[in-house]
Amino acid sequence: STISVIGLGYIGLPTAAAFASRQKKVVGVDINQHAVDTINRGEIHIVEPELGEVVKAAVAQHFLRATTTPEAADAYLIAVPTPFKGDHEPDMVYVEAAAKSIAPVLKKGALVILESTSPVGATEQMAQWLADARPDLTFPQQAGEQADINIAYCPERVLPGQVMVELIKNDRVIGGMTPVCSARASELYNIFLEGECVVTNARTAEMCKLTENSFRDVNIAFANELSLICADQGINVWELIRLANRHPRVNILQPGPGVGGHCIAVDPWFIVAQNPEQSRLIRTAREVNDHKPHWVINQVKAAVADCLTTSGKRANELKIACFGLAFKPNIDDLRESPAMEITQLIAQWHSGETLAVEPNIHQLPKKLEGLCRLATLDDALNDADVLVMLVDHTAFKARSAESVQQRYIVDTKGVWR
Ligand code: SAJ
Repeated sequence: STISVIGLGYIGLPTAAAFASRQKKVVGVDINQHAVDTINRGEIHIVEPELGEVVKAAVAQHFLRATTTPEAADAYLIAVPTPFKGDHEPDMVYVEAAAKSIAPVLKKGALVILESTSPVGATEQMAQWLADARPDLTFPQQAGEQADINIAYCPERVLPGQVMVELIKNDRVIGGMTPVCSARASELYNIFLEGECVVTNARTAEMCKLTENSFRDVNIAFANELSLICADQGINVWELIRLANRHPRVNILQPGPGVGGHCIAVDPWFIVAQNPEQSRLIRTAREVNDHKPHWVINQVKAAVADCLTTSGKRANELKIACFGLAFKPNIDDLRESPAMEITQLIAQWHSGETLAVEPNIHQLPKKLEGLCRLATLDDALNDADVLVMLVDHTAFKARSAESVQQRYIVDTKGVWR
């Protein structure tokens, strides 16, 4: 039997590789020719620990192959992006294109699984696109258990940086359009899954994915709100959270420069878009987290003003160092990163030099070229007047607060303050 994975990005490629490593024939499909060529050479076009070796072996043993045109398969997994359009509305164009691209090659008995994070109702919508394209086949929305094609929603929930472990170990929510669809999807994932398949319907599974990331966003917003209140009250928020978390039923997350990445800052809006009246807390949490970078920048401006007064230097003689650009610790992923946003806005505002310290990269991203200088940790600690801690990379935490001489520190992660 053949498995076809549509979309060979951060989720699709690891999933394709996981099936192929269990000796299943996998055909990966992507519209990006560069990705397809890279994979067919046994290489990868994204950064994820352990993925490279698995893809290399799978391609060498002819279990994994990539192409730009969909082919007939027994099971399809769709793992394409679902970005925003307009005012935080989910954009289903890639799912629609993926569904329409497999429709012509779909054969009786096939299973189609949607993995992309999607608004509630997306699986039914996808089933309708398929049904419209293939009037010769029956689908679960008309034929129920007797349908020619089975359809399920099975969201991914892997943590970037730990994908190859979490893909296999995490439990998986299986939302079939019918019980038969769920049973077939469970059977498919059980090829590599060590976690459990937990069965529900498609709408609940769609909402479950959005709920998981909204839960985290709301909890981070709580921590970020506390950090603003504590700054105003002269209280160390990290000590406060450590103390409060000694209560057996309190477990507060960590404040930071804002919320980054491609999921937590996006998915809650899918809920808000569908139920704006009811999603007051979820929307407010998004706003609290999105506001945090601007609050940090104002803290930096205040620190710079103090430093100018006490040092007698002119603004253009003053050096600001920003520590960390990634969207979370110990990764090199700079996309959708509040640390990047803050560094860029500071560098644009500041008339003197801005140093960026990011031990996980060797070259500044385009956005910061000409605005900042990529500096080492030592250089920045020796040269800068004002320090801005943005990401709690292990390399930064290894420096004790005592070894840091500067008086003006804006520390969004509680590393040196
Ligand atoms: N963050 C904080 N404080 C914290 C924890 C995180 O400010 O206490 C920030 C991080 O610095 C980062 C952002 O939140 O900027 C998101 O990081 P993350 O590690 O919480 O999550 P992601 O975006 O890498 O992955 C999430 C995961 N979801 C949950 O933990 C509920 C992952 O399991 C999902 O599969 C992934 O989103 C996804 O693809 O949806």
